[in-house]
Amino acid sequence: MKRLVHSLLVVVVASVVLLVLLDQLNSSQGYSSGNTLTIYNWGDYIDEELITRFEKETGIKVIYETFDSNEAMMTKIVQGGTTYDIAVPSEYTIEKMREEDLLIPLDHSKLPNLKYIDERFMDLPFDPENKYSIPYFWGTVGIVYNPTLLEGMEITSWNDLWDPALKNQILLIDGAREVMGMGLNSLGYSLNDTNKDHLMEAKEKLDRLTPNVKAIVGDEIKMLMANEEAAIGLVWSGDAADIMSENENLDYVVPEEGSNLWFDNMVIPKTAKNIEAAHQFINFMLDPEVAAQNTEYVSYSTPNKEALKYMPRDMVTDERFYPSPELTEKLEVYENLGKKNLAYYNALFLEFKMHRK
Ligand code: N2P
Repeated sequence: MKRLVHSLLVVVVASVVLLVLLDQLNSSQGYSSGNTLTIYNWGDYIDEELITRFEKETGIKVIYETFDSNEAMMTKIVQGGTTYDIAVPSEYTIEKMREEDLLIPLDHSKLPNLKYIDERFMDLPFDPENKYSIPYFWGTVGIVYNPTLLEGMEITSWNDLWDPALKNQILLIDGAREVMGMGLNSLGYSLNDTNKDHLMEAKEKLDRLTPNVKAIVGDEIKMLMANEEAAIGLVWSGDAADIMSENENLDYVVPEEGSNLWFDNMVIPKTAKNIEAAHQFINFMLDPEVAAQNTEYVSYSTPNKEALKYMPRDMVTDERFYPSPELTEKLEVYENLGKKNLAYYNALFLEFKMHRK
């Protein structure tokens, strides 16, 4: 009898271990099962406490994975083998995903909190009537800089970055559109330019920036700038806000030649297995108090009008991160340039990165 109990115990323990292992394997590969929701988001782009709260309120288990570029995210979704229920692409990628039939239309009747989104961020050209996507965060691309390391040098334009005095002082985010866009804007071209000569000219100009570039990095740019490892960073606005909350010496500017205005929206990709839970999560994130908490934590700009009321006044009145419609109108939104052109942008960016070595 004792032996039987012992064997039974062994079987039970082994099964539990197997189940735990299987569950871990599933979550690491992005597979959903049962009442789970698999979310694929940018790194450092949510207050994880809110995920726990959503799980507690709904009983839905969340599997959370991150990416660091639109291109990486889309490749993974196209490749298959994943079951992402939610992803958070930027506007030009949303258009591309629509074209390639990678998105599921949303059921607005399940998103009553959508009414809290500022009209200004609804019904934009990349997704008329928000059939496939719901605003999450928005912002600009610009320069975060540290005046205490710049000895009186003023930073107002992209072209300032080519000054030889900035040798080894610049950090760049690892984004093809962002870095190529800086090259193009600095030459007075549009950051949606597809003229091959202009693109080559921009790449060659970027090559000449190389002596000033200390590194091309991911989310660690925030830590490096806050620790004063470099004087200048090419960043997304929310990262600048986050850095500035860590180190008061720093400031942020959208360069005078122009820059990028971007929108990151939540979508339900065709890989989804739990469309119901995906709607529940989107609606949860649209709740004004939830959106306010998330915004304060992440530091990016919220499109949720009602959420602004729950946030510190100095945050929502800061024109560097909540620029007026007059200013944003002067900025350019990335267009979906088509497969061939995007491949060319990526190839040139890669060449620029190799040139540095
Ligand atoms: C957050 C990245 C934000 C991406 N780490 C801007 N599209």
